[in-house]
Amino acid sequence: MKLHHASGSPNSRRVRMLIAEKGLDIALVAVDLSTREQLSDAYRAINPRAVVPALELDDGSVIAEAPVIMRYLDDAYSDVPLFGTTPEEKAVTAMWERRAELEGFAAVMQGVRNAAAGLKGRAISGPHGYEQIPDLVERSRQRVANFYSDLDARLKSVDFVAGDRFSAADITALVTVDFATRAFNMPVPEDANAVRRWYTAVSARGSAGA
Ligand SMILES: N[C@@H](CCC(=O)N[C@@H](CS)C(=O)NCC(=O)O)C(=O)O
Repeated sequence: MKLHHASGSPNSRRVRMLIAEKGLDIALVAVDLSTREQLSDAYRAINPRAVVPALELDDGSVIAEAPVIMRYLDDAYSDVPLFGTTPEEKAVTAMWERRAELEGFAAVMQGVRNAAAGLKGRAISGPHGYEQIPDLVERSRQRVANFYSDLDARLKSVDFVAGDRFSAADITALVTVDFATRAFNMPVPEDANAVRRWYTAVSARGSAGA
């Protein structure tokens, strides 16, 4: 099994963090986004969507889409469950992971991709080029601000995003915060005390370096 990934790609980091949390030994194959290797014929033969990450199984089949790869690895290697164990836990964890993705991660991604000079004509990743819409950047900022305040409200009553233990929802939320800080100049607000407490704790985990 091998994971096609890019070191600076936040979607790849979500999967790398889950791999690290579970202690799995999966080969990493780097795809160079700076030279647009993801658009090469060789890489499109692996993932026709021309994005990373993509997990290539030993039989040659390929699983793409970061949250789906995460779910697959969690099901296939269930010793350290990161999506819960009971049907209720699985549903609640999947709900919070999806909310972190839709309300946080996707908002940062939209802002970055519609603002970055190097992504002109590439406002949406994948095989089709899309022009940037600069007006979306300000709305993305509003969405990220709301993500922080909603996350702060949530973390006032629980230790981790999906409840009382670390899960895949924390991975997506942590990657979102680091992405917003690094690429969108939107770090955790000073007054978001619950997010700050959570962020310090989850950033100290070994997997955060993945
Ligand atoms: N929906 C995909 C999105 C993957 C994606 O957009 N990956 C980015 C890196 S984080 C990428 O490959 N970008 C290449 C490009 O912009 O052409 C997923 O969940 O994996």
